[in-house]
Amino acid sequence: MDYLKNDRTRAARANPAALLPGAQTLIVLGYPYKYQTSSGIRIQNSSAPTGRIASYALYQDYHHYLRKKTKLFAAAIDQVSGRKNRFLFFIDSSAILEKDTAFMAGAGWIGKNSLLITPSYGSFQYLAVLLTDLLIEADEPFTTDLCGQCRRCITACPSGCITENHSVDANRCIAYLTIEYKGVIPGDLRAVIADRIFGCEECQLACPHNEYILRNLTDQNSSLVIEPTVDLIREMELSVETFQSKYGGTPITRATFQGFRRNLIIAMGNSRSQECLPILENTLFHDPSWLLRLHAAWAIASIMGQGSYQILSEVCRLETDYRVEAEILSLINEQK
Ligand code: B12
Ligand code: SF4
Ligand code: SF4
Repeated sequence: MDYLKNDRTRAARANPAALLPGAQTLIVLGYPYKYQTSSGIRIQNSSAPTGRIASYALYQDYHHYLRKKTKLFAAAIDQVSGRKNRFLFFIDSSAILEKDTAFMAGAGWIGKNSLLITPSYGSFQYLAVLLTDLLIEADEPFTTDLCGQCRRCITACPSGCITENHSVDANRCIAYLTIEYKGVIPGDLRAVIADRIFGCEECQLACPHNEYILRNLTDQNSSLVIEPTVDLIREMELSVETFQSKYGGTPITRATFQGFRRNLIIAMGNSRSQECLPILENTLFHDPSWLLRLHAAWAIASIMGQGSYQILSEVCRLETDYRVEAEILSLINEQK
């Protein structure tokens, strides 16, 4: 996420008008999505260990379809204003801080979970921002912090990464670790990730302001393109090509093929399921990626406990990468 702090981004954030000559107004659009229950659900007729995907990623990639909708909205503004306006669109990837812009536009408040919450739709919504040279009278910022004394999200957060100032420590957030971060997941956070293979939404599920939307919202525009619960072993068997054909055009590809497999391996370790051992052993002994071998060693140790001593000692003699070797030695030491 380095792009958020480079000089170009900072300059544009300080002065959005530099991005669009003559810019006068920022307009924020919220687009609600439906939460899909996946927690604890097993795939029908299967005892296979499963992983779950956060609801926001189960639909067509919102970056694409929100862009289309935002363009339609801009065309409507042209029509109503009777002039051809200039627009720039921001959806998730720009200098503009979308939550803060929405707050300043009076759409809602920033919850303790750091997300934008609106009174009617809660926080299960994507945001899009338009910058335009049309001058529109500004709305007032949202003045009330409707979190009050509530701390449910802080208590519910599995990694304890919600800080006391309406912000999150992204380095520990499961959404960051499973989507954006491509390296070795710190040892103390692997178990915390549990079966979450892409994203996390515990801090939204816990929020009382989402109760209405959890019960009532039916979103006809966004039908599911991905199942919320997947079979870990079958997913691990996907080739790079079948991964692309299954997940191309969805947010999942943001994790990359390798990052997604790393997440599957961690979920396998957390499942404690013996069924995962053959594919994990194959990864540990044969996968060309040191990152995957490292996590596979951990997952095998999680499932087998002290029973993994022999296999870890054997692979340690063959391992050529110092990072994997160090992980294996530390796992072996833990068992002594
Ligand atoms: C980087 C990023 C992440 C990072 C860091 C998250 C974070 N909280 O900053 C990671 C990868 C962890 C992440 C995770 C998720 N993200 Co994200 N992410 C972004 C992104 C690209 C930038 C956010 C950013 O710049 N943060 C920087 C820090 C400094 O901001 P901050 O911690 O929020 O702090 C600011 C405010 O909280 C405010 N503030 C602090 N204290 C207080 C107190 C009060 C009273 C007030 C009013 C304000 C306030 O001031 C701070 C400085 O500006 C935005 C898109 C965008 N361009 O804006 C999407 C965005 C925030 N993400 C989004 C989503 C959906 C998610 C996930 C739910 C996805 C998932 N299910 O896994 C999780 C939620 C995790 C969480 N609790 O935040 C949506 C949120 C929609 C909403 N309703 O708010 C956005 C807007 C994308 C979009 N276009 O829809 N995300
Ligand atoms: S997304 Fe998950 S890990 Fe991140 S702040 Fe919310 S509950 Fe915590
Ligand atoms: S769970 Fe409570 S504290 Fe957290 S964002 Fe929702 S209302 Fe605010």
